[in-house]
Amino acid sequence: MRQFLKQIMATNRTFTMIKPDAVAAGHIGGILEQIIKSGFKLVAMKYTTLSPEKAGQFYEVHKERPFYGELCQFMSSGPIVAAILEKDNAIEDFRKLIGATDPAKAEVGTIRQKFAQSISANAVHGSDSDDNAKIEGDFFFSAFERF
Ligand code: IDP
Repeated sequence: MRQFLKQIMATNRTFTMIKPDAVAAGHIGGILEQIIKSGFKLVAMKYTTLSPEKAGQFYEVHKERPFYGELCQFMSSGPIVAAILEKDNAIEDFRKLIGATDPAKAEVGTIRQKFAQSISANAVHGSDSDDNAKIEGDFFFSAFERF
């Protein structure tokens, strides 16, 4: 039953981080407010810090990309907020809410357009698929924390 519930809920979940730039700039409250007002429910949340090694593991899919070193250094430069969110069509709706990777190209009103500084320090992460949302949520939260 528990396994069945998890499977049907998976498509309604995404994983996010408020990145070190946005935490340092005092935007946790503003970003969470926008997320919740957009209809996402918080399933799990923690305020924590990634070591460079942990950041490297999280972004392992990008390890061949030229910005990988910079990304790992940035993501371990200060505290972050990690959270699992729930909503119908969570992955797509959340990607729309955060906007393009480069805030200069993000639509007006999106979280990155409002709160991000640059293509690397871009305020928030949002999973790009159901499978990645599960993997990324599991990276930060135990089964007990994210049920
Ligand atoms: P996404 O976060 O919008 O899905 P990805 O292409 O998956 O974008 O890249 C992951 C993260 O890597 C971005 O959110 C950003 O922090 C960083 N990044 C992406 N492209 C660049 C770049 O060209 N220079 C520096 N950092 C980048």
